[in-house]
Amino acid sequence: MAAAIIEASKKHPKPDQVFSYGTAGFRMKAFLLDSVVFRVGLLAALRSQRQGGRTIGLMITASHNVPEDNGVKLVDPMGEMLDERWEAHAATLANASSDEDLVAKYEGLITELKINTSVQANVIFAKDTRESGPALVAALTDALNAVGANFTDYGLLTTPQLHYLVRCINTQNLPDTKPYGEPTEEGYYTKIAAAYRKLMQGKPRQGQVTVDCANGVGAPKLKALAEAIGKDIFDVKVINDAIDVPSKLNSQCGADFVKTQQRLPPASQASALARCASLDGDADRIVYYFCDSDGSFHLLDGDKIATLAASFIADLVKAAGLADLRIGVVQTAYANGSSTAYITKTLGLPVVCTPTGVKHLHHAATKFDCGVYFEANGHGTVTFSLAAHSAIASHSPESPAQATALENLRALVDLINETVGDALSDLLLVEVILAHKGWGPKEWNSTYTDLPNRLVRVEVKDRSVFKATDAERRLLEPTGVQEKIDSLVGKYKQGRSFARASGTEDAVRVYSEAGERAEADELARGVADIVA
Ligand code: 16G
Ligand code: ZN
Repeated sequence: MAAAIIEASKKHPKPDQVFSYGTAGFRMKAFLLDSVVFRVGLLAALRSQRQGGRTIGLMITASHNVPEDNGVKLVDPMGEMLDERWEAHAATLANASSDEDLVAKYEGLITELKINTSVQANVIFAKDTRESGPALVAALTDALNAVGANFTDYGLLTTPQLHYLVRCINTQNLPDTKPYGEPTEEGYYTKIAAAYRKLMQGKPRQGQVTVDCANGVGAPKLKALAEAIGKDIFDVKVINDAIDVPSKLNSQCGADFVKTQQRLPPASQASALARCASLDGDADRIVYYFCDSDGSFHLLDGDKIATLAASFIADLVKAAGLADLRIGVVQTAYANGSSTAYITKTLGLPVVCTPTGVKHLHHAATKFDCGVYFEANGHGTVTFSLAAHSAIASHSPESPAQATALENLRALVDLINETVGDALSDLLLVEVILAHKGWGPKEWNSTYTDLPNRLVRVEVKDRSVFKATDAERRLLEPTGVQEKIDSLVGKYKQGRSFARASGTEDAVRVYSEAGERAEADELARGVADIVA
């Protein structure tokens, strides 16, 4: 084994660079990633062996980043993100200084983690549409072959589709767990399409939804999903679907563009009050928006999706006679203060705030029976506890109304990809809820009004000196900085602001909100000056 790894590793030399497994795996300029992907492949096999041969997923994507970037991340057996304790092991292998050192570190992990290497490792993987994808896949298969892992290449997939497949594979043939679904791309469409058709039965047509796919992998996959559902009940217009022009990926389009620029992607020609949505490059984020009759742009971001989903699910659960299920919403410090107030005061549901990064939100959501989580940037889903799954599956309705609600709730569970935020599944979730409520985007938007807010990126010499606490809402270090922020915030009506080190870029981000637009801007500038 050692000789095989050394031989294969020679083809994938490590550049002079320090690598770290960030918020969403390794992500950087693609030309730096060859050795990293090779080594993450070794770790994926070890992870599978440590898990008794359960299948581990590996996704090659850099999400909403520029086309020149790429990245790699691992998916754990139930479709969740890699166990945080293993992120350090990924960095250990990625930073091994030579082929020999790599083998030494690899063997070190086997000893430290008590891994039985006679267990057959199983790994599945997929990639997004980036030009650098195929060469990175070659590095990966070199690693998997070197250690004798079984693997399946699923080709092009969205990130959430890969998460779905991992969970499907690992829940097949389990004595006391229902399989999550058919472990094929086709099975993904079939499951979601059937749930959507069920939920839309008898509902009035809502008109066309225009979806900007960021010129990424979401485009062909959304078309396949639409095909599976059928035009009669899903009228979607796909724009920005040029996946054969790699330079167009995420350029002037996509969820990140719309959220940060707060305007339409230029290719959009949607008419007033028409529903529009944008996905990101690997289709795990979605934001909605529309233009009013006066041409003004309105963003319906992750907070608006979370509140819509939470209110619908809370009503449905009650109507189904399952009021005992605990429903909660998980947000980050970036959630608009108005959304948090709406959830707690109007919907009467608990809100938990976690640090940025899907893994934190997801983990907190699983503490509820039905946990709705969304980052303001549009990444999110709903998780259901084992107790919720079994209550929903086994409850006997006491009236025809309860029976209908229960059937809808069962279909909703199938519609949602609870492994991770999934833009395609979230799109259908929003479409279903709007149809059930009889709402257009304007009615949805009017549920509450966002406080004016501002996000500023501040270049600093060393972002690692910024140590946050309280779900990143307060700074512990550098000393004295938080006191200055507090005293500034105190001067603004409905003022709130925080500064945190980015987990993905060399910068500090400052967020502010206040009662008035000008005040939110001024507060952001003031806090930026304090941290700069
Ligand atoms: C990553 C995270 C995203 C988070 C963003 C924050 C995942 C899959 N992705 O893209 O959830 O919002 O980082 O970036 O966890 P920042 O730390 O640079 O603000
Ligand atoms: Zn993404």
